[in-house]
Amino acid sequence: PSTQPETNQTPSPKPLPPCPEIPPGLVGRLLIEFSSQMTMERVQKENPNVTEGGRYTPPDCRPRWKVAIIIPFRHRENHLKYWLHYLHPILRRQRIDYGIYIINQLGEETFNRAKLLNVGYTEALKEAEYDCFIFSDVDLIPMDDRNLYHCYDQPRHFAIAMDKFGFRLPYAGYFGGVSGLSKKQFLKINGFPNEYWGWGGEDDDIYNRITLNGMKVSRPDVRIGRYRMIKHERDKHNEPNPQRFNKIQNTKNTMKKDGISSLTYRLVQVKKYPLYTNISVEIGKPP
Ligand code: UDH
Repeated sequence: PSTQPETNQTPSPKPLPPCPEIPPGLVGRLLIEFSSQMTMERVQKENPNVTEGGRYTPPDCRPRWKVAIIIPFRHRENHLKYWLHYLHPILRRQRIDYGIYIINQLGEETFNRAKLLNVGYTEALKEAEYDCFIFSDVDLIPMDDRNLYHCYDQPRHFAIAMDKFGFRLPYAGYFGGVSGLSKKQFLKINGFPNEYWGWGGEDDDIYNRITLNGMKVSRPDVRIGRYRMIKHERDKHNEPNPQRFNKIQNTKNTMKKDGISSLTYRLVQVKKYPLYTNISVEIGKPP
């Protein structure tokens, strides 16, 4: 008699092939407009296969990157609906494994975009083993789905041709709007500065960190890296920071001590919605 145990289990499913480098279902240039009314109910109906907290993984292939998309946020609910409406279908076509994290600054102290992005990096890693982080303003929508939201050999600047700048880079070292770093690249620059309160300069500081650490910025073709920005007035409590010009002269001296290594904040709430995870935090105020 056979000593082999009986095996009547179903055979394990065939491992999925790696996702193709160029996803096959892309459509290219997209029509982006913000005149129609948008509701969260509608966006939820459009995206039934996104799972709780705004997570998605392609069903038919093994993605190359696990991407956390981090959005700095306060009082921009209307913009968020458009962002989710446009981005979820794009990211799905791009065959990306991703999660959406809205980092909401509580209170009415001066806004601090870069510190919120550091918080997003830290909190996203508590949820999953992300190896790529894309930092996006809530009001920027890519106009072409060939602008692939994953990480690259060098830190990536995605929003290179925004409508408000005449579809051109405003200056050679511009790194604002939408950018992406692998975990390794992010740690190499000690994350982002925590000490830029109010509008401006933090993106230039990040650009300096990248070049001072021997990396260079990678960018898509100018015909593909086009963006529409949702028009809006200047926010309250995010006035231009007059110290920004001095601070960006000093990145070399400040980056080692100010960054992900020195980040402190108070986590108040993590709430999972169907299309995104909302992380509400207290991040303090300028000294
Ligand atoms: N942000 C918020 N709430 C705020 C401030 C900023 O959510 O109160 C976030 C949001 O993701 C935004 C990003 O931070 O897209 C950057 O905001 P910003 O105000 O620095 O940049 P933006 O280019 O506006 O959106 C610049 C001022 C435009 C004034 C135009 C007057 N016509």
